[in-house]
Amino acid sequence: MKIALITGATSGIGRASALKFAENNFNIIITGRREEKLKELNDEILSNYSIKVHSLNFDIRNLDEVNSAIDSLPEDWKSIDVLINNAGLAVGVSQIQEGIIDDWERMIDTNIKGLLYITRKVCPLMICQNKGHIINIASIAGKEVYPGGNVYCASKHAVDALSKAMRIDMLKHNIKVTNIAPGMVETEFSIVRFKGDSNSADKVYEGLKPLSGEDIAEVAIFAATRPPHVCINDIVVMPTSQASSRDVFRI
Ligand code: NDP
Ligand code: 8X3
Repeated sequence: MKIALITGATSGIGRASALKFAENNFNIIITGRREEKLKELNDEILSNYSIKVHSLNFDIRNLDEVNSAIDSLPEDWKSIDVLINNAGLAVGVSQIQEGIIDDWERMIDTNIKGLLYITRKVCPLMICQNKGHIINIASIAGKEVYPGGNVYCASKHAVDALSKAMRIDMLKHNIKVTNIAPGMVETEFSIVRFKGDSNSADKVYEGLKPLSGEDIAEVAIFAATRPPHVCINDIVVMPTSQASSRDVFRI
């Protein structure tokens, strides 16, 4: 059975992806900081699917925690076939001149450095097998910019660039790299961005039907189940009511 490691599986796109990959007969490694959410997901998967689950509880911003978590995997869990780099967040919507440094650091440390730390650790395991697939959850914010998006957009532009660069570096190792760039997906994303203010978070999706985590999970499983000679390089997925970061049709 193939193994998929999904970062940020405690919520939203990562959680939906864990369920989708389990449904498609992958053994899965789920990661995140909230241990109780990992436990809930672990139990839900085991009661619905005949696959194995391994949970790793760590903060992706901490290099030592990332390295220890991957080192702690039993040998038969180390032959990872698919790495879904999903853990990430936006914090705040401040204009650049009013930006909160701690918000900037949380985004850069999670979305760029965290993604790099785990990729650096998992890539050599894939190289040993001369196969693998890295799926980076980027964003429409990695293709465009919008007011108040500054550092979040920069972090996702970095992910977009890293997807292209990784694809070149991984070429001779037979490792695919897929970049998935979603528009609005209703998850905990906006609650985190607005620091728990659920009224502001709800307004983001007012008058339109946003994507769900499941919609993105379906794209990820499609990319992961193409034949060995086919790589989906880059895919932008938007709600039908959203044409760009700033063009949204609301009823
Ligand atoms: P959620 O907030 O629902 O999920 C984010 C996940 O990331 C959680 O499981 C969280 O786990 C994990 N995470 C965050 N920080 C850390 C950390 N320091 N260490 C480990 N795990 C962490 O949001 P989404 O599902 O929407 O977001 C998933 C990805 O999709 C992100 O990269 C986001 O930028 C991207 N995206 C989201 C879009 C949207 O509109 N929702 C659109 C485009 C891209 P925990 O808190 O347990 O650590
Ligand atoms: C999340 C989508 O449009 O809020 O990456 O930046 S957006």
